[in-house]
Amino acid sequence: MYVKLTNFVLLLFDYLNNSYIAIYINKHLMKLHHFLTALFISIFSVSFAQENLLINAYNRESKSLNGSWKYIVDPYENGYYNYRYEPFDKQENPGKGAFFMNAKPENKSDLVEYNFDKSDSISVPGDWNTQKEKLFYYEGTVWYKKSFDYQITNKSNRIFVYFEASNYHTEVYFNGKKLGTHIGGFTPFNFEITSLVKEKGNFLIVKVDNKRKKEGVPTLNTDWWNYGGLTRDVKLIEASENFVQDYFIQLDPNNNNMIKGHVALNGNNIKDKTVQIIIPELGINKAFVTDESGKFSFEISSKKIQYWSVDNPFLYNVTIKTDEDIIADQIGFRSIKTEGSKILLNGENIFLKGISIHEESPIREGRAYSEEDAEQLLQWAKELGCNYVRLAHYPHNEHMVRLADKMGILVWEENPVYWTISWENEATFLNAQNQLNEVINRDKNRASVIIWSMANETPTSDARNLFLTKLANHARQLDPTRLISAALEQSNYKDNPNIRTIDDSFADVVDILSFNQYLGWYDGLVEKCKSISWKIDQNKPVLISEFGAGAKQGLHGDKEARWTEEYQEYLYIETLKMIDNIEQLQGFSPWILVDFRSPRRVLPEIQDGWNRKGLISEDGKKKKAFFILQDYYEKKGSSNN
Ligand code: GCB
Repeated sequence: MYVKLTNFVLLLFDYLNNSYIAIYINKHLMKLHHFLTALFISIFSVSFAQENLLINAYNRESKSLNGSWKYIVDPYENGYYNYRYEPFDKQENPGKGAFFMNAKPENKSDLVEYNFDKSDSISVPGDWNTQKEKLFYYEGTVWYKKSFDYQITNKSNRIFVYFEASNYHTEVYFNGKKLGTHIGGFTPFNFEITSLVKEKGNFLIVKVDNKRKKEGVPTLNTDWWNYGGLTRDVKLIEASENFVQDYFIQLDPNNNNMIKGHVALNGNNIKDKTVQIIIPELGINKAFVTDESGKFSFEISSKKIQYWSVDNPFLYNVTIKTDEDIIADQIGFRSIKTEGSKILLNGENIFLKGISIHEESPIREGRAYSEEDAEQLLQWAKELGCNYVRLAHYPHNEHMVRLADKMGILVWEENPVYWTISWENEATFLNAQNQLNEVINRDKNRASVIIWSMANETPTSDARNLFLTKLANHARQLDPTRLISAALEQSNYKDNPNIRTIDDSFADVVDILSFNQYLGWYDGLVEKCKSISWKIDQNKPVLISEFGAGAKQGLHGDKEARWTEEYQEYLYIETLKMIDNIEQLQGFSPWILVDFRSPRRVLPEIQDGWNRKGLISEDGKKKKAFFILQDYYEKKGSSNN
């Protein structure tokens, strides 16, 4: 409705543009437009409004809430709605039926029809699907409860509960009070609990609902397992009364002798505060003063910067210090740019030898969440010869980017805007934008992260182009230091099926032109690769974000037999030859490092619920194609000159 109204206003504006009276009316219409925009944003952002994310929760002092939690499976959301289907948390007196009250019968006649303490336990972090057989296919609500005592270190300190991720729709309650809602399954969020926390007997109750929704991000249809629950770490963070809420510290993209960024404090006494930025290895110790809103921007020049790179992933210790708070981070400084069809890391052309990765544990079953999971996945990528990984199709846990920073692996991070999103739905856009905000906020200080990807294989239309362009503009505004991309699709060039091209107007918006292609798997047999040529008109670096074929590890046969390791191997051989002829090619990330679970993949004895396009099986065995790619990467130098 709003879109129609503003369109009307803007049309009128256009029409009136030439007249004198128009200038007067225009001014007022523009005001009306700004007012309506502000009103609209404020109404719709309510459902996504988050408390500001605590930067660098990874390194802060914290008390872990990981471990055993009590849980109740609640498919009818009986603990959330009363029998008139009104949410308990909207009632003045929610009563004992509301699960977040954690009620217990007060006498022998009292009626309470649930009991967390007598219910089963589950581990956090961890998806529920692979922990409890009865929940393997479950999509719905599960309630979690953790009780704890808490001794505050300093009376004036503030306490936050921080969730690294919870899939998908989360309602959080603490000691019987609602803290808030979070939507999106792969990014962190936090709530302040200072005024509610007690020394003894606190209870944190979390309702997690992983039902897929058409208007969700992602939407109903994907090709991965919809793992539900508190899938990543949960912790309590104690901060000083006025603390460092946020900082962005990166190399100035226009001057590689300059470190640039901004800092924001949070608290009631944050204006005119002195904040030091200290980088001992560069001899930097500079003081800045905050403005009215507790913020400042800064530039610090240094001619001695050792640049972070794939061969030398050097991280500086950076400390941000106020008279109340001190926070340390390990930050690498590097530049990433494009020039014509080249990608330049610290001014030098680099070829991205990549692989795509889903966030599944190579050690246990289910969602990956631990440092050991990240180590195994990235170590395999290294063994393959990669200098780059595509973390598909949603933000992965923070261990991945922290480790990539240390190992010198470049990273593509992706927003879960996948396939057929509800492009016309404003709430869907705000949801996608919010998830993008959260991943950029979390990872904006990581040198390894060079690409923000907006979407994967989305069908072109005006509404989709507008949606993605708005997201790209938003990402650029938040972070001007990284490159924007999206995994697009290819098509025939002028109806000629032997020539392939990228015909997508979003290609004009991105910095890097990426696309998925499945010649030899969904598109003909492997032989077909020999007859295809590529005509890419955009003068941009090209990345092939996916290609691949399914193979069941240990299944052998001739190279034309589907599902054999030989078929997959042959596809890699022919695809590598074919794409080597693409002039602007600057790298690729084949699909995929490890076989992963997908409910779409039902073929008995071959798939059994797994997408088999991995170069490694789910139990860690390498397939033949692994070695083809390894050999290719070994022979390929670091650039494509
Ligand atoms: C794709 C998708 C990816 C799928 C893959 C496949 O194009 O981007 O999510 O898993 O193909 O295996 O079909």
